[in-house]
Amino acid sequence: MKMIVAIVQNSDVARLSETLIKAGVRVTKLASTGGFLRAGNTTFMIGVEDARVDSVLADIKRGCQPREEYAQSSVGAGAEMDSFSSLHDETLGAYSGSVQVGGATVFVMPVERFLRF
Ligand code: 2BA
Repeated sequence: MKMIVAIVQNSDVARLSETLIKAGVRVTKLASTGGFLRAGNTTFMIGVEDARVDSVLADIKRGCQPREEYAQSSVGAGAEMDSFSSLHDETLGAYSGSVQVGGATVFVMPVERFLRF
């Protein structure tokens, strides 16, 4: 069994939920917030048998679109921001510009035990 953790833009959540539920996939949705944009997104926790992982990943891929979002951060420069230097405004000490968000950010993890009581 695997645990698929998928971070999805809120605009894609309704359609993806419907697709997964129709396919008989069990899902838990958590309200989450992107650390960078500080905008709401949704984290799907999906526990599935190994044989179904690829089909669930295909559903997620089909259901989630990449979008351009405007990013603005007043957070001071840190090591993690180096890759964002093209958007760095030296005068303001802030970052602004557009970034591509998604489709979905997905982690597939092994499940040691699955219990339902
Ligand atoms: P956010 O953290 O709000 O990031 C939104 C988008 O901003 C990212 O899209 C990426 O294009 C850009 N971005 C984020 N951090 C950046 C940085 N340090 N430097 C330059 N650009 C940066 P995605 O990569 O598609 O990520 C969408 C959302 O998925 C993220 O929202 C976050 O909630 C989650 N996420 C992405 N990678 C993750 C990871 N390795 N671990 C945990 N969550 C992750």
